[in-house]
Amino acid sequence: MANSTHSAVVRLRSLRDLLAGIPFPLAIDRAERARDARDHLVHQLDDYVLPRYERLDAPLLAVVGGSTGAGKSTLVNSLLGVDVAASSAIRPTTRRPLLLHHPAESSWFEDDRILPSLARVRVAPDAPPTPASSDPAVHSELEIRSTRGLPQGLAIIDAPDIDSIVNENRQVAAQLLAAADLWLFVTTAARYADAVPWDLLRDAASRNTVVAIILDRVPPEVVDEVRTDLRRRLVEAGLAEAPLFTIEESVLDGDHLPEDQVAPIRQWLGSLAADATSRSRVARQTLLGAVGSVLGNAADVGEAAQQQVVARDTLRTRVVEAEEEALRRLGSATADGSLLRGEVLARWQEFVGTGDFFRSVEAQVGRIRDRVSAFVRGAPAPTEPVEAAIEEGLLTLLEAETQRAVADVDHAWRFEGGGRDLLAEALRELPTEARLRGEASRHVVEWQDGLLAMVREEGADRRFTARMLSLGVNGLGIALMITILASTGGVITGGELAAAGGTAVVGQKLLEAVFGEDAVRRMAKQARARLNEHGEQLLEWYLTPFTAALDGLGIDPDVRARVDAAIADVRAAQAEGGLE
Ligand SMILES: Nc1nc2c(ncn2[C@@H]2O[C@H](COP(=O)(O)OP(=O)(O)OP(=O)(O)O)[C@@H](O)[C@H]2O)c(=O)[nH]1
Ligand SMILES: [Mg+2]
Repeated sequence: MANSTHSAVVRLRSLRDLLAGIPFPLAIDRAERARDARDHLVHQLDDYVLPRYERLDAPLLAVVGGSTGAGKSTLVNSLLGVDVAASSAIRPTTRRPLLLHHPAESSWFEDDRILPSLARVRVAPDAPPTPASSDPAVHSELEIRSTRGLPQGLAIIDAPDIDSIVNENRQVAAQLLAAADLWLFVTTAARYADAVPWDLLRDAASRNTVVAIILDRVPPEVVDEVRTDLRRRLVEAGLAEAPLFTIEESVLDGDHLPEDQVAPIRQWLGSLAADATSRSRVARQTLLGAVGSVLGNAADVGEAAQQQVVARDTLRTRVVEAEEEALRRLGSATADGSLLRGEVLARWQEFVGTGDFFRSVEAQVGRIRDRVSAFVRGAPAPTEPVEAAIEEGLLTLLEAETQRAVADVDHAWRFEGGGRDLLAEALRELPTEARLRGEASRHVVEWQDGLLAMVREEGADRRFTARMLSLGVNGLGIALMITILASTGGVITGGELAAAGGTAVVGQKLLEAVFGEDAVRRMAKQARARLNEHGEQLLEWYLTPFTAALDGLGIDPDVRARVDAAIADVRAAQAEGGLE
């Protein structure tokens, strides 16, 4: 084997492995067809292209194909002169393909060099034909028998019917035809116009597969007429060169066709197999066409695989969008004062008191420092009720928005290509509500603790009077929380939130009195950013089952480029002088 041939085989094998490993997990438009096409390609490479490329000197393999009842098995028996294939009036009869070879050549077919997916069932040369069986196992088997009825250099497969009512028959027939060096295509005077055979024949023609047509069971009086019509159709299908053999309808002699009818076919086959040059001419012609078609179809498979990438990316975008929307809603709900109603407001007002002091704080901002000092003269009020109310408010908000994000993904995936199955999988993995609550609570507490730490740190940098700080880090901390929840930038503006804003502004003034305006702005900004981070982390955690489901698909984003590169590699090796 020449080096270039060797490298073409190696590269074809890489292409084969690449194709075999492509998943089509998302049920989008072309997925099923693409998967079938891929499986067919991998079969074709394993069954035929690779072994033939490696051994151009192996015996030729002719596959006898056609519709059920066309007389394929009868033809095989008649060519060999012995009964090896079951033929009967039962439709379809042949289900397990039967490979026949010369006794000296069994080693070529015994192992899984060709058709490795079919289990070998060896039958004695003189055994009677294996009766038709409806056991489903026979479709994954290959019956093998040696026979002296064949010359060396030629093996024949009697195949199941191509347009069978039995699915597996059709599949096996297609697989076998794709693995043949040569087709013996059997049709009848009654059925030669059927659609399925012509689809296959046109396909074979486009690949330049070597094909012979056997027109069986032709009433003698219409031979010329039917031959002319069939010839015309063959020319149209691109098979002008295909030899056409006619077998006239006759009463069978012991189930065999009359010798004068089959002799020309036997002779033609014999001439193809007679010498290595002729054999390799046939093998090369079909092989080259097959490689060309494999490369073309591989590109289509690569393209279909890329659509999986696109579909997956779209599904991921839907998750990101839901997360962003939830964050946006969280952002506005924690800045528009809506959290400062009900419980939080009541507890805050309790904390700061609603009496004269705060009215005067609002009125006399200039003297705030003194006022604050006065305020904190007594024992500071307990901060826990406010903290708890804020915690509860934030917790409820986080839970609600997180769940709404899931509902958004749910809705989007239901209508997005391939999303439905994945959705069910992701929803099964979703944490329970109790876990969500626990996790959300952890984030809120962490955020609150972070704020207190911030206040403490800020306080440590400055010289404050002991009394000022006696308001307590906690008191200042909740003042900061209230300020943030009432405003976007640490600056409270009035509007319809007069009640909340009015009392919230007290917190802000307190902070400003202690830390100064700039520091308050800075702290508020940072605290808001942290709240956003916590929200983001919580959302990402809760939405993990969706992203994990996408990651678990095993879709390679560069699949098309990889397939195209592998195809180009094969072409390059061919151009270097492999098989051209
Ligand atoms: N009279 C006559 N009968 C034929 C001829 N060829 C086949 N038959 C009969 O037609 C029936 C079907 O033939 P088979 O050889 O089993 O057909 P097949 O193409 O192998 O069919 P499947 O195995 O079902 O795909 C059998 O009963 C044969 O005896 C023929 O030229 N003349
Ligand atoms: Mg048959």
